[in-house]
Amino acid sequence: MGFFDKIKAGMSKTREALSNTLDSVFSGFSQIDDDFYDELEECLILADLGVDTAAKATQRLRQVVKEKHLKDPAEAKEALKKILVWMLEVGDVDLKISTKPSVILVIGVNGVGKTTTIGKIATQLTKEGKNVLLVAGDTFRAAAADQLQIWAERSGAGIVRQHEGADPASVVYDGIQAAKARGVDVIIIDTAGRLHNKTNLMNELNKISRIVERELPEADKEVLLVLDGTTGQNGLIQARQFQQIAGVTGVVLTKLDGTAKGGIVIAVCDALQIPVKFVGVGEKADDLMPFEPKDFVEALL
Ligand SMILES: Nc1nc2c(ncn2[C@@H]2O[C@H](COP(=O)(O)OP(=O)(O)O)[C@@H](O)[C@H]2O)c(=O)[nH]1
Ligand SMILES: [Mg+2]
Repeated sequence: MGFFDKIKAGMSKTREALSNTLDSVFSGFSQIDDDFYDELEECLILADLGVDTAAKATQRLRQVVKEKHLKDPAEAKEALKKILVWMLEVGDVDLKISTKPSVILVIGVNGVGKTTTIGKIATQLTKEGKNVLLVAGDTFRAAAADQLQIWAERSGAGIVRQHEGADPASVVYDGIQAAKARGVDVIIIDTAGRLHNKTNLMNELNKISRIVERELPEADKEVLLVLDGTTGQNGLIQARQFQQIAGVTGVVLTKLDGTAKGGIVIAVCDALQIPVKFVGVGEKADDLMPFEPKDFVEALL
């Protein structure tokens, strides 16, 4: 299955919800008037674009319709697609990992899918022939490192871990030394996400970043924020907090297979101006899709 079919299948719930309601707007109106725009905006909010982003998309559509003298709601649909693609294109969607080694730091609250996403990314990178090292920076629970170890074995990546309760920054330091010694291409760092203790988390992430910066000043670095797509607008609040704590370079939206509110992807890009780099559409190793704004919108509408 290519990206297009896979994202269609993975996001079938959002697709059904959106296409039913949107089709009723685009085919239910014979002309483009205020009622049409109101219905459309309502639809977009229901798909979890959020009030602000839905209003922005609708407003922009009004402009385009006016400028291009569109009369037919079907033409407006094509225009809306272009607007959504434009809203999704807020930065480079490819991972910037060309130095040897490069570092991917993965952050986000508990349960959003960080460790699983790391396993999936490791699988893709090892398939491309890259030498990948996972670093078990979530030392809060022993089970976290065990879970990461399983993904390391599955994907063929190496792993560096310490005992439960160890200082995450020290695990990261060990990981970087191991990576240098072993000629690793990409280091992926797992972290604990206890956002209820924000100061603590901030200190922890700062410390990790400082170690990485000190030991690998020239390396390409990605900071991927993982958000659970099923938590909807709540994810946006988390994202804003993490944005303040760490310089997020990309977002991974997980569990889009389990929600009809996949429009959150558009809200995240628009509200945060950070590119979504991957979307998770299942629990298996190959259920992570590199994000493609055009295909995404085509698959949805
Ligand atoms: N359906 C679905 N489940 C996912 C996805 N990503 C992660 N999960 C599940 O979410 C749960 C929490 O994931 P985990 O990686 O442990 O989250 P972490 O606490 O952020 O490391 C696990 O049961 C995963 O299998 C996804 O894209 N789709
Ligand atoms: Mg985890």
